[in-house]
Amino acid sequence: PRDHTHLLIVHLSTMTPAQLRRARAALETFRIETPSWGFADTGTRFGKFFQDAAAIDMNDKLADAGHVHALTGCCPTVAVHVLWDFKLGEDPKAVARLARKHGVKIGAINPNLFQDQCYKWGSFGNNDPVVRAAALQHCVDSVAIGKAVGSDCLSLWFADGTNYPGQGSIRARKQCFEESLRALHAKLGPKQTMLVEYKPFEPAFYATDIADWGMALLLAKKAGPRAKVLVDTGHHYNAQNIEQIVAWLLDEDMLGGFHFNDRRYADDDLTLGSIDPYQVFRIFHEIHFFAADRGRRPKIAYMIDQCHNEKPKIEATIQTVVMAQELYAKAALVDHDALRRAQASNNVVDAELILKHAFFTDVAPALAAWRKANQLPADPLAEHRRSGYVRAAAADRKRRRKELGLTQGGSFA
Ligand code: PSV
Ligand code: MN
Repeated sequence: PRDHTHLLIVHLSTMTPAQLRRARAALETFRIETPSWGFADTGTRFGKFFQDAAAIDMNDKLADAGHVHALTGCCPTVAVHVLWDFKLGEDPKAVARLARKHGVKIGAINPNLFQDQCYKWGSFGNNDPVVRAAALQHCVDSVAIGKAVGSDCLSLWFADGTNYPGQGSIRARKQCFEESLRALHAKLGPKQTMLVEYKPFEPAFYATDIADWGMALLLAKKAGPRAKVLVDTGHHYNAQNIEQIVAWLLDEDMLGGFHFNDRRYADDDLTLGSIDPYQVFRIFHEIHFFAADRGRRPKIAYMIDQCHNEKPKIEATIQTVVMAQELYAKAALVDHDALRRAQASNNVVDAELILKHAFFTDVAPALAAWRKANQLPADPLAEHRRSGYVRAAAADRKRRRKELGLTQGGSFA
C-alpha cells in the first residue's frame, strides 16, 4: 500500500496531471442553483439592514442571478418562492421569459406554507381539514407553475409544528402529513420530483412535524417514488454528522437535493464553508465515493439557501458558488482505490490522510483552466467588483424605491 505518512507534513499539495483532469471533469458536471430570495432585502427577526442594491422585484432578482451565472458559469437556474416571486393572476410563463432574458431558467418551485394567517396552527399538519385543503391546493398550483415554467422540482419546507407539550397529537399530525404528501405526489407531472426538507426547530420550538432526515425519509417514501429528501446543511443540531446522513440517503436512493449554507449555532444562513469547509468537502466526498462505487452519478439538485443581512448579497453568492466548486473539485481528488484498500485493511491513519490529502490539494489551476475553457473571468468576485454592476443597480433601485414610495421598515415589533 502507498505510504501516506508524508502527507502529515504536506499542507498544500499540487495536482498531478491526472488529478487536474479529474478535478476539471468534476467541475464540468457541477451546477448550483441560486435562490431568488437571496438577492432581496432579508434579515433576522430582530431587524433588517437594507442595501440600496437589493432586488426589489422579480426582474431585479433574475437580473442578479443572471449576473452571477455570467460570472461563474455554473448557476444556470434560480429557485423561486411562489408567494414572493409570482403575482396573483400573472402568467408564470412571463416569469420564465424574464428569466430567459437574463440568461437563466427557473429552477425549484417553493410553495409558501408559512406566511398566510390561516397557517397559525400549521399547513399539512393543521387539525382543520379546510386549512389542509388550502395548503394542498397551493402546492398543486405550484406544481402547475412548475409545469408552465419548465421546472421539474417542487421543493417543500413546512414550518409546521407545536410549541408546547400536549398542544397537538404528534401522531395525528404525522398522519395528516402522510395523507397530504401522498395526494400532492399524485399531482406531479411525469418529470417532476418533490423534495421534502426537514428542520429541527424554528418557528416551532417544541415538536416540528418534519424535524429530521428520518422523518423526511419516511414521509417521502410513503408519498411515492418521486419524492426525495432535501438536506439543508443549516438544519442540523451541533455536531450532527451530515455526511453520514448524506451517505445513508444516497444508499437508499433518497437524496434529492441540498440547500447549502453554513452554521455555527442553528439555521444561521452563513456563507457556505465559512465556518467548516471540511464538512462540505466530506459531504461531497460521500457523493463522489458513491458515484465511483455505483458507476453512476446521482441526480442531485445543489441549491443555495442563504439570506445575507451584512454581506453584499451578490458577493456572498459568488463567494458561495466558488467555494462550492472548489470543495466539489477537491473531493473529486480522493483516491478511491487507495481509500478502499485502507478501509479493507483497517488502516485508519492512511484512510484519514487520503481525505486530508485531497482537501489540502490546491485546485485553483483546475478552476482556472475550466473558467478559461468556458470563456469565464478568472476571478468572478474581482470581475464583479470591477463591473460596476452593484453601483448601477443601487442607483437604479434607490430611485425606483423612491418613485414607488417603498418604505424600508426594519423593526421587529
Ligand atoms: C427554512 O428555514 C428554509 O430553509 C426553507 O428552505 C425556506 O424555503 C427557506 O429557508 C427560505 O426562507
Ligand atoms: Mn432551506
